[in-house]
Amino acid sequence: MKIQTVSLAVFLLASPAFAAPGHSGGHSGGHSHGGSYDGHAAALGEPGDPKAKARTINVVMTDEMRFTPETITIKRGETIRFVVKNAGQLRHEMTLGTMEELVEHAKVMEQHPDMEHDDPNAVTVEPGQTRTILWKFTKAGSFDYGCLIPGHMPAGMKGRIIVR
Ligand SMILES: [Cu+2]
Repeated sequence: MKIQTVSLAVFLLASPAFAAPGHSGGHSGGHSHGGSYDGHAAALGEPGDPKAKARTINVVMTDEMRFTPETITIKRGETIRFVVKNAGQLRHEMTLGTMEELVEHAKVMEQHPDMEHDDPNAVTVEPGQTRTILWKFTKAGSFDYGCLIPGHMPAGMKGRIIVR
């Protein structure tokens, strides 16, 4: 987990795309988690296959800085289609990760508040809009999600994923 965080930080500092909104592109970290996917949130699994059978979970985000639901339970191996609705007037986002990754990423967001995410483990959702994340949870454990827009996660905009 430490390695993942350090590698993300090094990537962000080294990448010329650092200042640009939407830091897409692979950071080939050089660390392996045993699978083929080695990108963001690899500790949780991998981006879902659009052709795989998926369970839909509806998530609502509000300006009260809350996600509904706040706890999500998943069976290991499941592919989940998160349908993420922004019911507020402010921009929100949902990023899946470990709390350590989310806190690290939130620090970067504070310096680049307009950063948008097109990573497979995150969506930025404009007010009134709905977007989806398709993710396959291949590892059991307790994980997190949060809105990394500055101030939102500290105000309570986060939730927990339990993979059994
Ligand atoms: Cu938010």
